[in-house]
Amino acid sequence: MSDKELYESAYKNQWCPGCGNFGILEAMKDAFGKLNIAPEKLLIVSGIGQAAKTPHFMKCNFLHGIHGRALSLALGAKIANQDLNIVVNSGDGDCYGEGGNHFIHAVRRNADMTLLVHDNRIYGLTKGQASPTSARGMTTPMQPDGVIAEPLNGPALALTMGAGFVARGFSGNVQHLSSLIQAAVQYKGFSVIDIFQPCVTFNRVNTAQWYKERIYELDNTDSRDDFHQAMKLAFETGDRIPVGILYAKKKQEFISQIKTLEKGPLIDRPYDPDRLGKTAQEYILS
Ligand SMILES: Cc1ncc(C[n+]2csc(CCOP(=O)(O)OP(=O)(O)O)c2C)c(N)n1
Ligand SMILES: [Mg+2]
Repeated sequence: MSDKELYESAYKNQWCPGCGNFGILEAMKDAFGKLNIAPEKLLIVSGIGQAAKTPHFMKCNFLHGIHGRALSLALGAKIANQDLNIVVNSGDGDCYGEGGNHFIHAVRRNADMTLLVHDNRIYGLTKGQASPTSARGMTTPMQPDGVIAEPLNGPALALTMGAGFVARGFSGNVQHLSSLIQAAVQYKGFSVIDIFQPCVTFNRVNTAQWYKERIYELDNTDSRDDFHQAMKLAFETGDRIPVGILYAKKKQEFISQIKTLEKGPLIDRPYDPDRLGKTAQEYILS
């Protein structure tokens, strides 16, 4: 069995042929295989959307949660079992729209996990409304006169909130994306990769061809701890789009600063329902 086959799931996949999600799924399996992460040591958490279905197609622990709240669920899981490798799959709508508030605070906390944003610049699951990352002027059945707001820039927002690891990927460069995922998972802290991907059905502007004409790979052997350079790269989304690690810098991690977790993961502690009941009762009565 190859390393990648370890993660093969039995569920039938109904993404459209040509969907960028396939490249992201392939890159994830490749990266986890190369990092030698056993499926039982991996937890994938997602919200709602086509992107959020990704963990169904992986054999590992997963929690398909609620819209925009994947990061909160992931933080709870990490606090309960800090030994898990946690990867969050979220769409541009799920992460930056419904979950925008959670995204900001997750970055600020810097808990050790990896966020993969499947950025197709559209609400795919609900059939093609504009998302926070849709370009100004893009027409959709819900925005027939075009989007009248500026797009949200996920990597730039993450940088301003103090993120220690920010990358941009492309679903069409699977091996390159796998190397970014490997670096993100190995980073000790919150790592985010905004992954541009085509939506073949609902985004007829940012197609695979459109990206291929613009994407170029950064040389990731350079050190990438220059904040201003990273911001410049994050805003390069026009005629040329850099993919690679935009910024990587060591920062203080969240979970390792929680005193009660110094003794080890919560799940290893004995469960005492009587004590829990008494504590709950105190709160109910007070
Ligand atoms: C609270 C709430 N609001 C709205 C919806 C409807 N809804 C489901 S998925 C989705 C958008 C998903 O878009 P995105 O996260 O970009 O994922 P994609 O399908 O494009 O991969 C919306 C608006 C919902 N399920 N729950
Ligand atoms: Mg989307």
